[in-house]
Amino acid sequence: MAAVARAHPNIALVKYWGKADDELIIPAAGSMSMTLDKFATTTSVALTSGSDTFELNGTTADAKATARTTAFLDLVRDLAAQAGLDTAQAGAQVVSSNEGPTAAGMASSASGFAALATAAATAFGVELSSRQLSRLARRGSGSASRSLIDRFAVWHAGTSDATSYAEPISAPDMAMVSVTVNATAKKVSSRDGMTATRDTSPYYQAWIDTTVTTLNEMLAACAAEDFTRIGQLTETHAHRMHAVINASHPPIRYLAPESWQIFEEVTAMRQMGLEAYATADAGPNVVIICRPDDAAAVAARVGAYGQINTFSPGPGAHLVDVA
Ligand code: 2P0
Repeated sequence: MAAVARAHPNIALVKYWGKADDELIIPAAGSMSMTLDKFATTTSVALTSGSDTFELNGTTADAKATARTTAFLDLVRDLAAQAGLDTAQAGAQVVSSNEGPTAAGMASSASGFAALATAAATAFGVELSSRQLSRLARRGSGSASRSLIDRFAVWHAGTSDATSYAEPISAPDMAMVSVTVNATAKKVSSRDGMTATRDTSPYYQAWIDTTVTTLNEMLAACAAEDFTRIGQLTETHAHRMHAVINASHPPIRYLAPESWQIFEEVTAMRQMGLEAYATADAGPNVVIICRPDDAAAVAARVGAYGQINTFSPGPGAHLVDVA
């Protein structure tokens, strides 16, 4: 059996940064995101009688990425065994390609594991609800739980495997304008940076406590369709995340001087009446949220800082072919 799935990255407005359980990937606080409509990952999974293989962007993946893929496929084989399926013994040939920059803060692990979970569940014949698929994707990479979801997602932190999953929420239509100031891989992975922050940053508990509060405020702002409030919460929360990360020992810096210049530029846009708010993940690239009609004006203001992409809310992970 074989299946092909497609998934898009997501950008969090309320960020996930810190785990309560490293093995099960249970976050210390919930988060909220928009799934993008570009930079998809397409992944095919074909069952074989041999061991697992993993090709990424046209070349055989390195040992670390292959081991992470096999560990994930082991979870799918466990589900197949629980369902009494003989695919529980199968190997898989996984072929994946990213349309966006890999490991440069555009969440390629989120689209990657969301596509892999969707394709692998089908190829192994495991029938899962959307909640179960979100839980499965979470085990590959936490933020992948959110890329299962159309448009806007909340990831409930939960306290166990069964209670930690993402689901859709409604939010006002908005655009994201990303500024890629550097498309090379970051020096400290999100996974390592998160652990270092939890273990060494004295502000970690305050970060988790305020994230819980911010998520509740964000959900209320989304329900009220209050774009201004959503933007204000997003920008403040992004600064808090980088502050708690910066306070790790040894210090970790994901933002570059150009990133700070873009934050300044976004403040200047607001002062002239162009309502935009900025956020940034574990890398130097900045993502600006605005109303859809303002996206072209926002993009024009930051074009000098790097490669610009404009996104709308996009689809959740979905199958594109089954054989
Ligand atoms: C987020 N990030 O909420 C935050 C903001 C990066 C900065 O989720 O260890 O790759 O695989 O669960 O999902 C990146 O973390 O980490 C991330 P793992 P993941 O989008």
